[in-house]
Amino acid sequence: MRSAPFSFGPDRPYVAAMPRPLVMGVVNVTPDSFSDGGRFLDAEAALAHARRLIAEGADMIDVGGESTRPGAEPVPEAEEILRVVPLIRAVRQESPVRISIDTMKPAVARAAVAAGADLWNDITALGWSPDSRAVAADLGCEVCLMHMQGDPRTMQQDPYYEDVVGEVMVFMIERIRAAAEAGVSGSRIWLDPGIGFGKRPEHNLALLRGLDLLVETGFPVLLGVSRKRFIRSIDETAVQAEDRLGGSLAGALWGVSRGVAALRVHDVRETVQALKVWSAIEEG
Ligand code: HH2
Repeated sequence: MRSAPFSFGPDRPYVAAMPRPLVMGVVNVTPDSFSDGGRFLDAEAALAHARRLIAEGADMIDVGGESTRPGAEPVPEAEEILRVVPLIRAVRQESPVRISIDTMKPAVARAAVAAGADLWNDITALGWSPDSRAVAADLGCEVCLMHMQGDPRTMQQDPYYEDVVGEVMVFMIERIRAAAEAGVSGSRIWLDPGIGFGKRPEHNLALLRGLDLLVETGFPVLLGVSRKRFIRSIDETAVQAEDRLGGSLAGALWGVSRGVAALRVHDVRETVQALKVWSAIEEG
């Protein structure tokens, strides 16, 4: 496994201590997520799913109450809080697992952190609300800044880049600077290229090929390729999200080979197994 050049420092002992990249398991508490179709809307079912992912070896769980599927309708703030907070509270009561809240809304992030979340995973890189950066600084939690072109409703309509890797890098540097200016500590920041967010298949592949640049910034990189649509553009038989495990693992291992610090995945057991086999070969 390629060791990344980042130094996490005393603030991130749980990352530094890991022999392998962290595995973040996805728990959607939404009725319309593309990959699990709302099966976990029910709070008990969501908790059961989180427990399963933890038992399978997830280091973090990523709780989301609003789908980011292309074309998805926005969820009101109060509704989103009602979806995610009981789950976060329940998981926090029974497990030391790291909890991430996948939201664009500062009020949801605030409620989630109060309930026990450790990381604000923001697909808008703290850009959705003028309050986002100040709230992130105030919460003092970790923050993942993800790249997206456009917004979830329209992002796949006509994504265009002259140089996708260069443009994502420029965006990241601008967002890191903006977060830092608002008082977010650099030791709290994660980066994510946002695979599938306002990108054509060739953009996703170019970003995966160019992951080194993001890793070389020194910030830990989170990568989400799991069950994404670009896999279908390579294997047209992978129509359903559940049909994309092979492609998801290939993308995850590619990311690991480039030095990513964490993988956002739906199939925790299979990903952990792939990482263990990789490590065993390397150590032997
Ligand atoms: N992908 C999705 C949602 N959130 N966050 C980060 N940081 N990186 C990602 O790649 C990412 C993300 C989309 O996946 P999924 O959760 O399966 O879909 P939905 O948003 O419809 O629940």
